[in-house]
Amino acid sequence: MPELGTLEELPLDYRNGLTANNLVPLWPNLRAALPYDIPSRRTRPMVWHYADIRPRLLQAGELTPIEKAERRVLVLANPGLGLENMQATPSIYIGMQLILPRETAPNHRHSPSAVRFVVEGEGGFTVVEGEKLPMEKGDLILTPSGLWHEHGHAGAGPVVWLDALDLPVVYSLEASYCLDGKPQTVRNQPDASQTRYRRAGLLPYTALSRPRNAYPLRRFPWKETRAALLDLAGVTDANEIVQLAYVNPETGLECLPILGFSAIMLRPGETIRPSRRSASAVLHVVEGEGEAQIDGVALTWGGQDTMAVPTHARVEIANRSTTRPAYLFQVDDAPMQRKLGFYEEFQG
Ligand code: 1HN
Repeated sequence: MPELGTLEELPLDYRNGLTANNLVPLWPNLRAALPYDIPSRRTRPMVWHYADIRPRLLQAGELTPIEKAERRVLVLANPGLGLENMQATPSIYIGMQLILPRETAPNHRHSPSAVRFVVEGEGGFTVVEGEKLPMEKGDLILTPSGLWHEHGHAGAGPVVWLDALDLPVVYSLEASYCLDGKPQTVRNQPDASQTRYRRAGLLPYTALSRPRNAYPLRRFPWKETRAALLDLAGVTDANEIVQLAYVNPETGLECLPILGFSAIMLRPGETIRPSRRSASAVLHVVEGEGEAQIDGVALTWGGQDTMAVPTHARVEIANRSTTRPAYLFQVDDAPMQRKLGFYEEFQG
C-alpha cells in the first residue's frame, strides 16, 4: 500500500489556487473514497422498538390533523447517517404512517417507488391507479414510481403501516419530485391484480402474447405469504434459510427496480447466519421475538420492531422461542446493486 501525499504537504498558496478554481487534488482523498477490502460505513446497526414509536405516532394523530400533514409519518432515521437525511440505510427510507378512521391521504404520484407493509389495524386501504387494495396486517402493497396512489380508512381504530421507499437514491440523483391529483375514480374491481395473479405458476393466458407487465401484482396478502413460508419450511434443510422473495409474477424478477422485498421464517429455536453481502437492508418483525448480532452490535427484537443492517455487515438472528416460528419482512437494495453490476455475497 503506497503512502499517499496529504493536503497539508502542499504549499498553502497552491491549495488556495486550487480552491479558487474549483479544483480538488484526488490523492489526499483517494483512500477515503476507495478504502481497502471493505467500504467505510456510517450506517449504524440498530433497532427501532415499536413500543417507542407507537405512542408518539398516536400523539401525532392528536397534534397534527391529516390535512396539515398530507402523510402523517414518523421517519425511522439512522443517526449514523444524520437524522435530518431520513435514511434507515444509505438507500432505504422507512417511515411509520398513521391513518385514523375516515381520514384520507390525498392522491399523488412521484418519481420514487414506495411499498406499504401493514403493521396494525383494520379497514385501511390504498387506491393505486383506480384499483382499491385492502390493507390487512402483514400485507405488502406496491405503489411503483409514477403511479397515482391515495389512502383511506373505512374501519375503526388506528391503522399503521410501514412505508419503504427508494427516496434516498432518487433524491441523491436530484430526480425526486411529486405531482398532486384529484381523487381517483375507483373501478368496481377491488384487488383485481391479486385476483388475476392468485397463484404462482398461473398467469392470465393473454400475458403470453404481449410484452411483460411492469407491475402486474400490487398486493401480496400476508395470509398467503405466511402459509407459503410454513410450507417451504417443511422442505428446507435445517442449514438453509426459509426465505421467499416477492417477485413480479410475469417476469419472476424483483417487483421494483431499486428495492427488493422478501419474507423470512425463523423456525423454533433457529439461529440464521445469512452470507455477508454488499446490499444494505431493513428487517421488520411481523411475529415473534429474539436477538440479533449485526456487526457485533447486540440487539433485542420483538413484534413490529424494525432493524437496520449496513452493507457488508455480519448478521446473526436468533428466534428466542423454541416452540413458535418468528417471521421477518426484509427490504434491501440488492435489485439496484445487481443491475449496476456490483452486488456480491461473501464467504465467511
Ligand atoms: C409518500 O408518498 C407516502 O404515499 C408516504 O403514503 C411516505 C415519504 C416520502 C415521500 C413520499 C405515501 C412518503 C411519501
